[in-house]
Amino acid sequence: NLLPQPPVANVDKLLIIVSWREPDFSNLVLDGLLAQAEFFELPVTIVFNKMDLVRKRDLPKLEKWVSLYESIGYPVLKTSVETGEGLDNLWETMKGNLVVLAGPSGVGKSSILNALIPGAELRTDDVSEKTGRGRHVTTEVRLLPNPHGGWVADTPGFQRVDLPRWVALESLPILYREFSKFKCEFNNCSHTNEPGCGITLALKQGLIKPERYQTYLQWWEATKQAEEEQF
Ligand SMILES: Nc1nc2c(ncn2[C@@H]2O[C@H](COP(=O)(O)OP(=O)(O)OP(=O)(O)O)[C@@H](O)[C@H]2O)c(=O)[nH]1
Ligand SMILES: [Zn+2]
Repeated sequence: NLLPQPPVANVDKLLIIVSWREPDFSNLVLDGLLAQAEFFELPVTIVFNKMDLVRKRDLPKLEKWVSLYESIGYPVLKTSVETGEGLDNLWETMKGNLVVLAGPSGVGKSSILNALIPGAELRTDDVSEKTGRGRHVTTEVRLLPNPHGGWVADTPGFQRVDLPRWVALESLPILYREFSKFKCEFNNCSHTNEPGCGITLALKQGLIKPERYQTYLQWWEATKQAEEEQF
């Protein structure tokens, strides 16, 4: 596997960091980032950071999302850099691997790195001063030694969903991992409106989550549009 921009090879694990608030959780974005991770064939752990900002009345909603992602095979951790909640589990997950963090701007990727490796931020600041460029346009990734063993990239693997510009429309379905269990009548089924579609049947039977199918349709549309713009 090779993550582009900045390039980093031999990644063992991708942590997709999200938050419930600041920035608000978007399952559309998370599903796009997950599909992107599948595109690079990277094992993923989802991390809900900023747990200290979750209101008590929102906890059941958050837990529903956690169960949903666990049910399709993605491990989920809940952390707070502010209170230290869940950080031991996070370090355990990162241990002994080459780990890359990904996720939207502001979810706490740098904060997690700094909590793991005190002084990490200082060093990234040094780099941008020397080159006169922002951290996010740095072209080289540096690997920071994880004090618990292993390495962690000092730069996010990705912050946005760019997948629609990379992936061929017919390859999108395999990036929704739970879809692979079902068979369709047509080989190149888009799972949008074909007869004999195993995915829409599974959806009706409650075997595929409507929340996931909905974002699939949205990313399918976005990918279709990106393809049309190219030609
Ligand atoms: N309350 C709370 N704030 C946090 C937590 N983690 C990070 N923050 C704050 O959230 C803000 C953004 O954190 P960053 O670590 O810069 O986020 P990032 O994901 O690296 O953002 P980009 O560099 O833009 O991709 C900072 O003000 C952090 O102090 C947390 O667990 N709880
Ligand atoms: Zn189908």
